Amino acid sequence: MTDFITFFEEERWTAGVIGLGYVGLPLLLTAVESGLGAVGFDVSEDRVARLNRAESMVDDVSDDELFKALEVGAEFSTDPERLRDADAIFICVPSPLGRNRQPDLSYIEASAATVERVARPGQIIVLESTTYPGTTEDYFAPALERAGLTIDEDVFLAFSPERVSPGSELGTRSIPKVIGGHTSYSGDVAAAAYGRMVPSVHKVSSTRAAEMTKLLENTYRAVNIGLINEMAQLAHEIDIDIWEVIEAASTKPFGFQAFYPGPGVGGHCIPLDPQYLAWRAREANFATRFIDFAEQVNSQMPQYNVDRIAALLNSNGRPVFDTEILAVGISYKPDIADDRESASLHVLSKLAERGARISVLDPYVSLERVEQHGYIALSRDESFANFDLAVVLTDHSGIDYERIAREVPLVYDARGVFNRLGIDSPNVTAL
Ligand code: SAJ
Repeated sequence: MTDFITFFEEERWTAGVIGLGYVGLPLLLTAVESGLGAVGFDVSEDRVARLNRAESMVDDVSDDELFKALEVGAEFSTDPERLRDADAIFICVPSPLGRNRQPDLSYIEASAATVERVARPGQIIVLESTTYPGTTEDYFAPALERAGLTIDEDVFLAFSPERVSPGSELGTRSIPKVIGGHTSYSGDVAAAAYGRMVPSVHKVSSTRAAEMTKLLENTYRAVNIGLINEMAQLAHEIDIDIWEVIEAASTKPFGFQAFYPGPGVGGHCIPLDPQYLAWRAREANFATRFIDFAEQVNSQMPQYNVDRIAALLNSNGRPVFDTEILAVGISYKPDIADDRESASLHVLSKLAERGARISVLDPYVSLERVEQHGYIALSRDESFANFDLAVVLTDHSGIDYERIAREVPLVYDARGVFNRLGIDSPNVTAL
């Protein structure tokens, strides 16, 4: 009987990754950096071609990292058969929401079909995509059985939530990994494999517990963001500066984690992940009131900010219509280029519908991308003098906020950046 745990702990095995996006590509490169072999599979011909030319499409992965990985033999392919060479297959495909915010498992289903086609004895199969508790056992255990493979004898099945934080300094190699096996032994073998790539592994009792762990992590964020968004609205009604209060509460060294109000909740994690849990709860006739209410609060924040901006203009004798607006930041969070599901874009589209003319300053998003959204693209050194209003929607670093406060007569700050930077200007009104 092969000692699989020793094999994955000590030998140079090959990691296979299905899905070469912002989760899969960093994981593949982590395997390379850990001295392991690596083969990446993606259905996108364009993505694979660019990877083989060492062109990264992921913010946190440089072309140079790709070039070095190719030099030591990493491979990228659209041929799923190449995954037969992998000793462990990590599945990092999207798990978006489909119509009426139901889970869209089409990518997970497709990857289960790929696994059924290419899995062979000796492999670990790990799902990393965020999904509802039960997905791994519902889709991958049957796929392996249909392939004639017996879990724990031929193959090992686990779930391990991805913990990639776009734009953060923390790389995959520095973040502990939670792992839940389809069986305890599968969990041990998967933990041995991950132990070669991450600083520590935390094993839970099942794939369902691991799937639920990820959903708890991000539901915690969504609910607390919803709480602070509601607190911000209350604070405004009773003439209190919420940013001052958050700063003060943050001096408590225990029992408080700061969250911040904003234009709404963007990205592909926080708005979506809790909905996977809510969907699974409904299947069990359980009402997830906190998730549902946080979603209500967070999803109305773009409109709340538009109302506050309109009130600010009106109190200075201006309508939204025909107003020249300088919008700072359209990506969904600071210091990254990703504008998917960005609340900033929801705010701007509502202002544009009311007749405002919008120019965007976002050093992280290409000028072409800004123009694709239908806005005028500004570069950093252009004059701000002819704008009636500036709105800070994403508080990127490297923006000259002092110049904005000096040159633009009205500034609406949805991110509390002027408070945080200690820029005190009568032109600035914060959310
Ligand atoms: N947001 C607020 N107020 C806050 C925090 C966030 O309005 O206090 C908004 C952000 O502007 C953004 C959205 O919520 O539009 C999501 O922000 P996020 O900081 O949660 O960033 P994400 O979506 O990139 O979340 C990812 C998650 N990582 C994984 O799921 C593996 C999350 O668990 C991480 O905590 C987060 O990165 C991170 O901390 O960077």
